[in-house]
Parts: sequence; structure tokens; C-alpha cells
Amino acid sequence: MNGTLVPWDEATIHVGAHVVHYGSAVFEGIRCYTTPEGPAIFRLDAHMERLFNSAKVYWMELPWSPEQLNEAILETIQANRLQSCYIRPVAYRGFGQLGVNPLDCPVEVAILVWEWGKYLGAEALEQGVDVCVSSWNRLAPNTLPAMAKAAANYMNSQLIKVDAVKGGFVEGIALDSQGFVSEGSGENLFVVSKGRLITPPLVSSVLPGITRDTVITLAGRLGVPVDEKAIPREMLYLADELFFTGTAAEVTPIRSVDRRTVGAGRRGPITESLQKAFFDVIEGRIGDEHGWLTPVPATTAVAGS
Ligand code: PPE
Repeated sequence: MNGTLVPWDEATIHVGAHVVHYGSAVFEGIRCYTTPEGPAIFRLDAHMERLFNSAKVYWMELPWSPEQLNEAILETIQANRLQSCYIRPVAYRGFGQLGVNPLDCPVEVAILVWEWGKYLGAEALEQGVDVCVSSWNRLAPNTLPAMAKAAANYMNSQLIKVDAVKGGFVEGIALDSQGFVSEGSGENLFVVSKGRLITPPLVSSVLPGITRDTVITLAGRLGVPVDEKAIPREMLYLADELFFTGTAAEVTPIRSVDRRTVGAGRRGPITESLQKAFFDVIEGRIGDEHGWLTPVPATTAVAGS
């Protein structure tokens, strides 16, 4: 936290911090997986680039470089002796003064690491999940920028998620302000139709997901064509297969939408082959041809711990 390792219980901020009142934070969600060569972080550079992009949108100047934050992430994992974990770097406006203008509030940075299991339930990766289309839309263009992974965006995500859960669904899919399919509360979405993958374009108010990008790359390797284009709601019901992607959700099949069965009502063959390719890469079972894995060096002594 702000350059030093601190015990979990002492990682606190002042209640007057700007972020508490105005949601002024940008963050990342990254995973570290166990591989045959030891723990490795998946696509660290891409996540760090997105963190700095999010900060740029909000005039937040981070007091550390991407390289320094990468080092800090490695050190935090080592200090916690974790083999696999979720990593949450967050840059937020601390206490300076209250009032909307953030510019006089310091930008602070913390990195949390913890073990995080399956995001949408243990069975989800194999069985698929039951979801609904939310009555809430995703962020309209020129309101809250969807390309920035900002804390405030997740107030919208919370509305989507809670409505879904209270309605007996695992997750909600939001439409964009035009009524086209956007994304889940914390996941991007892919439709499989007639052997092709279709995913909403960035203009449909989606986060430029790193798992989304990974799946597009892996689909290319498997010879599955990918289109980024607007998706009408009913295509969700008529799809052969449907799945979510995200760091937390990984590649999770969707078996029903609004109580209509999707395809055969279970994980489909294209989803399964992409899922396998994904886990083979992230768990280091096949060559890392894109340089996506950052090994976490084993260490016995950690500076500052
Ligand atoms: N859309 C949203 C809105 C989103 O929050 C995420 C990640 C994605 C798409 C997928 O992006 P990527 O992880 O780069 O593939 N959501 C993160 C936070 C979830 C949470 O509950 O917190 C995540 O998956 O880590």
C-alpha cells in the first residue's frame, strides 16, 4: 500500500478520502495461476496498460511506473506465499479536500492479493449458468466511459448483478443504451452461431476485456472466425452456444437466458475447445508463444516483510 507491505488489517484509508464520496478509483483484476514451472501471472502487461489507460481518462497521475507496479505485484504475491491468486491493484483519490474537483486529492495505489475460487460457482465451468437480460442498461456513451475500468462503473454492475441474483439467476446481461447486447456485470460475452464467434464491439459500451482479447486470439489459432458486431437481444435465445469471459469468470458457458434454453442447454463443443485452449495456456501446459505468462520467482526472503 503506497509502496510498503502492510498487514491486511492495517490497509485502511480515511473516511474523508475522495474515493469514498465520489467513486474516484480505477482498478484491475488479474489472476496468477500455478504452472509446472511455479506460479505465473496471466497477461500482467496488458492489465497494467489498461490500468494506466483508465487513470489517464480520469486525470489520475500514478506515483509509480508500470514497471514498479509489476515489481510490487510480484513482491506482494511472494510475501503472501501464494501459488495461485487473484490480484487487485487499485489507484484511488485519497484525502485532500471534499468537493467534486479531484485534482487536489492525492492518487494512492494499493495491491491486494487473495485466493479466489470460481467466480460463478464451482459447477459453472462445466454445467453453464442460468442468466437473465437485465432491466438496467449498460453505461450510455459519453456518460461514464466504459473503456476505463473505474470503480464508479460498478454501481451500474451492482444494479445488474443484484437484480439477477434476487430473480434467481447467477448473472445478468445488460443491453447498451441502443438496446443491443453489451456485457455481463463483470464479464464480456460471446455468441456462437453457425460455427462463428460474435462479440459486441467497443461501441456497445463493453470493457475491452483481456480475456475477450485472449479468446479472440485463441479462436484464430483454432480456425474459428470472430466477428465484432452489434448483437440483438433475441440472438441470445437463438445462439448455438453462449459464454462469458473475464479474469474472475474465466470462460464460463451460459446454458439459459431469460429461462430459454441456449442450444443443447449445456456447454457446447466450441465453448469447450476454447475453454481447453484457455486453461492450457494459463496453466502453462502448452508453450507461451505470446509471452502472456510472467513467472513469480520463488524466494525465501522478501524485502520489507
Ligand atoms: N466487463 C466487465 C464489466 C468486467 O468487470 C470485466 C472484468 C470484464 C468485462 C472482463 O474483463 P477481463 O477481466 O479483462 O477479461 N471483471 C473483473 C472484476 C470482477 C469483480 O467482481 O470484481 C474480473 O473479472 O476480474
